[in-house]
Amino acid sequence: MTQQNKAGANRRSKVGDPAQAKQEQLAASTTDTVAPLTTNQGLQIPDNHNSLKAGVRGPSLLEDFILREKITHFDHERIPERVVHARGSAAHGYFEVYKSMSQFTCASFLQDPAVRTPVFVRFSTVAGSRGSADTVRDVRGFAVKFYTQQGNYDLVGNNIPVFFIQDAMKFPDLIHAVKPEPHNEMPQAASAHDTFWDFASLMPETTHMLMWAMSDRAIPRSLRMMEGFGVHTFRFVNARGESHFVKFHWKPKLGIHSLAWDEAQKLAGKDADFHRRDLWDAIEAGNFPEWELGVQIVPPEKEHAFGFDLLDPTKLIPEEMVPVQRIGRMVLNRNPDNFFAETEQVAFHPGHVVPGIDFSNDPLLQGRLFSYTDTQISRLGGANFHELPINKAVCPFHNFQRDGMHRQSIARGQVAYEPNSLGEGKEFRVDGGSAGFQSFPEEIDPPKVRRRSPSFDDHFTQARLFFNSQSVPEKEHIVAAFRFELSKVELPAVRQRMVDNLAHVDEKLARRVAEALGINEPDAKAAAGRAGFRERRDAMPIDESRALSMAESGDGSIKTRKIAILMADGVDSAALKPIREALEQAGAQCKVVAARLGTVASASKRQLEVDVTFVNTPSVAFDAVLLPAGAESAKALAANGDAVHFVLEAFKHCKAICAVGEGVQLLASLGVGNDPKAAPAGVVVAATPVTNLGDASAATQIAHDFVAAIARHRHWDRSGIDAVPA
Ligand code: HDE
Repeated sequence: MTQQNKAGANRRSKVGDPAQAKQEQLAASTTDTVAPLTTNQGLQIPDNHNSLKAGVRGPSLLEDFILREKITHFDHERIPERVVHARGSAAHGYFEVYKSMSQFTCASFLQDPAVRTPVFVRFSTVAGSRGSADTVRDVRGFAVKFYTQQGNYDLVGNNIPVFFIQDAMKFPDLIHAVKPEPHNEMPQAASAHDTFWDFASLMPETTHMLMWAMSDRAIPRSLRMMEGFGVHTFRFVNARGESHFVKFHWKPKLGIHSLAWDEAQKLAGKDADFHRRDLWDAIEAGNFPEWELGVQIVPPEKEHAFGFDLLDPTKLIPEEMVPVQRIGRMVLNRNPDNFFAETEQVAFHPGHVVPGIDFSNDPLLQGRLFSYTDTQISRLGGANFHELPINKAVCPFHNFQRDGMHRQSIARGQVAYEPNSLGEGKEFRVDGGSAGFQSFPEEIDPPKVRRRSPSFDDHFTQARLFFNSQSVPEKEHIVAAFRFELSKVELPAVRQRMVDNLAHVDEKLARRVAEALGINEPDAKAAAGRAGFRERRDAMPIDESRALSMAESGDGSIKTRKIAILMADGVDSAALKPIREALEQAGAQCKVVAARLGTVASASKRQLEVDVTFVNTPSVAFDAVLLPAGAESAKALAANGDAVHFVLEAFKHCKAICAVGEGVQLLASLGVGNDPKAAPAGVVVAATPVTNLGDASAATQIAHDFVAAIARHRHWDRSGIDAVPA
């Protein structure tokens, strides 16, 4: 087998069973096939444990170039982290368009459904450092690099369709306010502190995005279960040079789902890599995450028809006003080979466009067009970062740019300028014609001004639209999030200013938030009159937009959902088997959770393998809990504080719970689901006598009900959770 084939075989078998792949890999690596360890100059290293010394107990010798090279390289392993979006996780995949979009754009990757365009996608949090936790409350970056035949196209978006500010001039202020405070570098990866809310409360244009950031959108269950948005209005340009405005969307196949806030906070400690691991594991297991690319297309004559400005990045176009057309799909099917070389060194840029896609005059987008190359030059050590393998275009590229730090390519010949008569000049011709990138020739002849357009003035109508569009539990979560964040603000005046602003969104929301904060009733008038408080109550023709809520989202499947089966010795394995099989058939991943690793002996003396323990993988790592039958097992679980906490916590976090036989008594002893006729939302109880559970139809019914409960993700409307001590 060639090296390449071997690598391919490993990757394929890895998808099936990672442990087996590892075995195969080890078996394949005999000393004959493994390359010798060398220095960077290719010199074989005789001993990788001992430095060169003057005698076995003597001092090390400066002459030891092998040690010097190893340590010098190590000393320089770190590069600066991204100034924002430092923590990220990425994957390779492909994009394919459903049908030609030539009516609107000449972008080559949007023409032919037979063409698969490779992509590399990096998801990120914004505020935290590289090593911060995944599940913090934050916006998520959603950056896609399409390696098209016309050059790389980067759609550098977020999981929230609007932004905090309207003009790039305020970006450094926003980021300085949200990052850890400069005097003591606290808090890490959190917006719940004085400087963020001080800034936010003084900048009413942040209000719409604050509503999203305080919603459950900012604590996704999985990177695979969040939407993506291009945020700004862009332009599509077709081969005839006609332009339409366009907004980009990514719609996840698995729906949009989130964590509970308490769960997110606990996960930050229990598994700081929760999202990274979830993405990695799904791809390794062959459960490839998928999104559809959606576009909202607006003809030029409708530019001013919406009551808000399409160039204002704090506004979205409700889907009821312009439907989202799904034009293609993206599948992520390969994990990176090397985190640093790919996820860390990838360099995105909203200015990397291809013919057929162009910019609008959104002043936030315009500022971004400068920032990204600039930041890469310092982060990636010079102007040649486009030559790094992960950033390199797949189509040929050549020009007269030369040299610079870390230049890889060797340009031949005498000539590095144009026009010239010394070189052949053939290769680097400049086509003035249609082949090159053509900017849309928008007519512009204005005076220079440093001013905001009055059409950007209304900061509350869409914030209100968002709030009105949420389900009752979603609204409750927003109230709780504002309370939490503002309760961490030490200065009461900042808390007050913020709730005064919120009164412009919704009186009741503001009052509910204020109640918990030891401040005065919100006073909308206190803020009125300040810049940015012009209201346009007539601005939106609709009051609610279903697409803004996460409720009822998803394809109804339970694929990749994680189910904890809690057990101890004496579990009824016969009754469990058909339920477990039904869950696995539906695509869920079941794990046996017990007090210790090893095996559990069932009531019929079968040994069942334990996957994880209550302590090493707590309830927050699961989507649902199954309490099987078996008197001894249920008794042992009831006597184990970790197991009891596991169940109560899952209940408090509104997860689906299924209890069977004696598992029902266990649940009832914890004060949950005492009345089988009125089980709390998402709790499936089957008190059926154990003997009957071998009966396929009873088991099928329980499994069916449990699957339906899991498919609803979380039962946010579950009552009585506040009293649960977990
Ligand atoms: Fe970024 N942003 N940004 N941003 N952004 C960066 O570029 C910037 C904005 C977004 O996974 C930086 O390479 C300015 C909006 C993502 O590598 C930097 C402004 C949106 C990523 C930068 C914005 C984004 C970045 C830092 C306001 C959603 C991570 C490192 C004018 C549409 C990409 C880097 C990755 C990264 C600047 C606003 C998305 C400093 C100046 C709006 C997803 O260049």
